[in-house]
Amino acid sequence: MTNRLHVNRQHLLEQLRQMLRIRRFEEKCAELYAAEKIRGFLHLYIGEEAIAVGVMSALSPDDQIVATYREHGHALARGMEMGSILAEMYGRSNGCSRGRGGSMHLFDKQRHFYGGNAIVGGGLPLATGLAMANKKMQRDAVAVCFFGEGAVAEGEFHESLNLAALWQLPVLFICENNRYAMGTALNLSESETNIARKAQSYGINAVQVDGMNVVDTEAATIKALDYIRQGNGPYFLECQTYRFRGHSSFDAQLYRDKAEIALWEEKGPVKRLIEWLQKNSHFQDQELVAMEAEIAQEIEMAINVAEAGAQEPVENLGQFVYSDPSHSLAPIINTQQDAEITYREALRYGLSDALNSDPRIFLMGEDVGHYGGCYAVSKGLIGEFGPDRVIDTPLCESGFVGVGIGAALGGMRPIVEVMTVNFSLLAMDQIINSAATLLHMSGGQFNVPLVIRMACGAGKQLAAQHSHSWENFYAHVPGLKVLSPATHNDARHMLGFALTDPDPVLIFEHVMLLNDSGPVSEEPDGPMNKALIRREGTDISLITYGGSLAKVHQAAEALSQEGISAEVIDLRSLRPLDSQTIVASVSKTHRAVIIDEGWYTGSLAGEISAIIMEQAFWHLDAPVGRVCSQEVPIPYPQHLEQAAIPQAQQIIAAAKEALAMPPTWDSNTGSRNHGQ
Ligand SMILES: Cc1ncc(C[n+]2csc(CCOP(=O)(O)OP(=O)(O)O)c2C)c(N)n1
Ligand SMILES: [Mg+2]
Repeated sequence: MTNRLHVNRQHLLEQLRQMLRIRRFEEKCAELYAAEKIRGFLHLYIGEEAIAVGVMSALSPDDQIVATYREHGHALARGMEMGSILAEMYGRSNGCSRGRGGSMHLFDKQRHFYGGNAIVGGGLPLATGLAMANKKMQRDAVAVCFFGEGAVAEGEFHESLNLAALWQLPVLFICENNRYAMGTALNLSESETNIARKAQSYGINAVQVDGMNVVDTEAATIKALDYIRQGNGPYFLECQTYRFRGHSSFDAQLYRDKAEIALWEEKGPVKRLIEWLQKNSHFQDQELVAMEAEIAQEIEMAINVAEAGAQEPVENLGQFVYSDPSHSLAPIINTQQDAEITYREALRYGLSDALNSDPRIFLMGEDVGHYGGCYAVSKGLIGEFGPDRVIDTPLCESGFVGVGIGAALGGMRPIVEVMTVNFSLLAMDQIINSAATLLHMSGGQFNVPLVIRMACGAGKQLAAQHSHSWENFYAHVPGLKVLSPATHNDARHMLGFALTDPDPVLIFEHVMLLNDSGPVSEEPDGPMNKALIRREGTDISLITYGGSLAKVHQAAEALSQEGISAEVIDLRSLRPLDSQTIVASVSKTHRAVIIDEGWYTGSLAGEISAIIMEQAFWHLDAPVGRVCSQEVPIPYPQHLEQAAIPQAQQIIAAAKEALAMPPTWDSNTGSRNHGQ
């Protein structure tokens, strides 16, 4: 059934009231900002109200909204409480994001309001992913994404439009073209200033709309939603508008003159609708006065709510970084039996168990389907599970990782494969700015149950853009968890663990392990957030993870031939780090060497060394040693590549160096003599 816009007096008065609420609220926000009640950036929407109001009034309660940092208007028009919005801008506990986000990060789960995104263009893949979840779960909901025309220059814009059109996803893109991105006019940033035309080039139905006219905007939205709900795929509205205030509270507006602003104010959406109502609908002054009074009262009450809001106790600082463990997801049905298989097969069996366990789980990435995976890990899975569950993506790391995040937000359980860690840098924005932050910014409302797998490591002569070990980049980030399976059994079971986690988990699979055969068993080796002692010893702790474990075992074996008993720790989880196991081992052996295929500078080895220094300093009999990769991009020739990364000989030498340090224990008294 096609919906129609019913333009009656009552509806228009309601549209006016909604626009005035936004206008007056933001005017007050500007005052409150000057009074330092609101801090940080404040981006006002004044002048653009017709878009939020026109679009929101056409949506159903189940539709999802992804907005930008200029989103007070969207939040208000979506029905979020003015008090909870203002309290958020005050940074109070009763704010809509528990005070964690502020003006740029308003969230409301109940109203399917997915933020408040301050990365220009960053919301487009999220909305596309929400739409993917809607389609997969056969929901009627449409994901609606607001963004400025500045976002059009970002890669995420193009990646998202392409994916949405390619997969015919129910997403409505709303470009709020206010002609400026901060101080840069559209014609200074785009070779083609007709943005709708850009969308059309992706095969998307796209139109330009007078975004200063609330009726036009609503009518265009209704038409777009009908089109999308009929299963025709995405739709794009370019709403022409203008912001009357500066970009943010810090904008001196040197890039435009007052006459231009005055010209646009003349055709402002509020003014225009009032004039139309006065001319055509007997709109009386006293009706406006009453409306204004009612809004003033609502604002007054919102201020009271914000002022009365409690400051979040500092003890709660660490909240909403990770979900409560009680929110763990349903486990994967494990069909593994004891066997001897390759690491690659172990990974594949992990994937097929996952896909068999839950229809919400799907695998997505470049060449995971027809090609069978760049490293042949997912070979055959597309035949078994079909192209809807094993999804080949175009080359757009930021786009498909962001879509994975959006799909996870929408209730799916995606496994996203990034071919190698080097390419993950193109998706780092989505991983770090979205996946890792959404739970926190939303005050605990939106968790991201996403697993990202990627290949890492050197040894295949793939040179400086395919061979690195950057687990440490991701292990640096609160909100993420990072796993590194070094054994076959971990390769087999880690994915299942990761999929029970309600938060984003990254799994690093070292390419040199793929062809090796080894034992897997029905049971995992232990909980995934715990390090394991893979070899017991008493003289020194060798601490490592991933692709270096085999070399460390080799070194430990050689050392044992010389009567040195080395304990080998496999970290397995790089975030969180199991400092307890590390410290307990070092407290026993009094010496440690960390082996890490990352570069020395800023490495995980440096982090672990600091943990030992902080927590086991008085147990140490020698400085902590490190064997890391040399500080060069990984070179191509085999002998140079091997010279660049940790080898057993270096591990043996570092262990011997640590053991050569004179013990500081006085063996007569059994106490430490501190060298006196
Ligand atoms: C990826 C990224 N680059 C730069 C910025 C800084 N920045 C914030 S808003 C903005 C302008 C965006 O303009 P537009 O998309 O047109 O939205 P508008 O502010 O006009 O609503 C810029 C450059 C950012 N937040 N994110
Ligand atoms: Mg703009």
